[in-house]
Amino acid sequence: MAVFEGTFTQAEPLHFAVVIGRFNDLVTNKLLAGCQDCLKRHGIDVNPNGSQVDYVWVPGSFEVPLVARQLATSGRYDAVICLGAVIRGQTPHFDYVSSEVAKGIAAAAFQTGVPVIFGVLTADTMQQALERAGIKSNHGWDYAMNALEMGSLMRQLRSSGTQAYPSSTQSLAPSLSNTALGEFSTDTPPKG
Ligand code: INI
Repeated sequence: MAVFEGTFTQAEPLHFAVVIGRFNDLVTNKLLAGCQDCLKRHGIDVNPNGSQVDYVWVPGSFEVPLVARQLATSGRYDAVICLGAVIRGQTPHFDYVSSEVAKGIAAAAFQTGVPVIFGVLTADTMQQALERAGIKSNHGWDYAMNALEMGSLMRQLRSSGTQAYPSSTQSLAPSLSNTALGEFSTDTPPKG
């Protein structure tokens, strides 16, 4: 039998997509900076014109899961990092947005077999959110570490033959996969 663990010094170049919510961008821009700093210091070329990281901006956290799933389905990325900031206000909006984004991100990972990192801060106040986005620590750094570890781990699992999904969606092929989004199911992995 074997023990599998992701590393942070993957020899083969990993590819990432980062989805960022523009809502509360005072916070999400800081999360993004922490995330890029971490990836860069682990040898990833974070330049948007480079070949390793793509960035997608969406209006708010609610829109993050849809785009994350689309990106994960493409087969281009080892992991998708989702960044957002949901801050409690005087209305129930916070609860709707935070619960849907959490469920949606989990579903995107399960449905595609690609790690989708939950980097959406939920906080009671802007001050609390900023403290976690750079004033005290920067969770953007932690989310990037999670992506590096999971990207590396999934590559190891694939090369050891534990792959459950068709190679067309897992091969990190340079072109988009033809697999339709609706083809995935958590119950019945597609044939292939
Ligand atoms: N989006 C956030 O990312 N954070 C929030 O705190 C937030 N609040 O509280 O309203 C928020 N709302 C917008 C939402 O994500 C969608 O963009 C919008 O509802 C359109 O679908």
